[in-house]
Amino acid sequence: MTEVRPSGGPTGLRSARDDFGTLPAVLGNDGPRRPRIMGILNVTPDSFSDGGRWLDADAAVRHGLALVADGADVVDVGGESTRPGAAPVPADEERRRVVPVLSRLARESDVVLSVDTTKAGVAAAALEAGASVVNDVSAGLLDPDLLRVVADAGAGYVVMHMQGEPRTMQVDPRYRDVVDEVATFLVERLDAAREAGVAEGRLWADPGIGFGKTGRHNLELLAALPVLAARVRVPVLVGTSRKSFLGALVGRPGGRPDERDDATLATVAWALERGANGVRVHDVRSAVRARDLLDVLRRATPDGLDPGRDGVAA
Ligand code: PMM
Repeated sequence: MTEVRPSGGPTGLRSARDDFGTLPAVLGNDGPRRPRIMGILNVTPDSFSDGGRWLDADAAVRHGLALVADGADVVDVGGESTRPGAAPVPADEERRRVVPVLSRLARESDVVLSVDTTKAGVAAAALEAGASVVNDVSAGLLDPDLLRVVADAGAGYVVMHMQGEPRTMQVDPRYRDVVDEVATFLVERLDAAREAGVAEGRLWADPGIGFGKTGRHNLELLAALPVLAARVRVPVLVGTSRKSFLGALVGRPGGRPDERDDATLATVAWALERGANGVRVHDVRSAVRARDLLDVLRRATPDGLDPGRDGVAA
């Protein structure tokens, strides 16, 4: 596997993390010691936070490259909004949005590219254009061909939990035990991906914060990240970025999504400290800083920095 050195980043903390060694260039579950920061690039007119901002391919590529400069390990390109209430987008339109952006980002940077899609045809075109990971909020349940496309390409695969579908998922979501149900679902869908031929070293799992969940469900899942990680036994990705439950929690319900970056950062630190292997965020620079600072804090002892101790949460 190709290896790249972690970039220095803007934090001044480079020396503290250099001895983490090399970083595999593909989002694989090779036991990464350094959690991955996945930057969000939505090429849609209607995503809840950045909808309409990067619909033009030039603007999208510029923003993708800015995420790379901020230290993103992965850039996740999506052409269909999954915000609550969103209507599905035809495959042709979704392909037309993501493929040119992915090909140009693949040409202009070395970053790992992922495509946020539930459709086999879009995934195939995106992998052809330079993506190496498929981020699937439907866990392979919306398109029966998707898992085969991922398996044939040897791509990485993120299996996410969602209750219902985006159009209706926030209408009274209910669980008997949200942590147990999400974990059971993820284990089943990871097995389905393995059966379809997706390589063990390419699988990730994501509890799907905000996808058919109340604020309380989201909090219970965040509190239970170590339990979830132990159940799924693949690296865990967490996406809280700018989601509306954060506005409610900090006393600003209904506020603008980009006013939730401070609350997002608190959840990023929380998730990373509880063993999340990756976070999916809009504000990459802050997440990179938080991750790097956590590395240093975990090595800190009353006698100074312990170079022999790694920064991985227990
Ligand atoms: N959230 C959104 C879209 N895709 N994918 C994963 N794996 N996890 C998430 O939490 C997730 C996702 C919705 O957020 P956006 O509209 O800002 O992309």
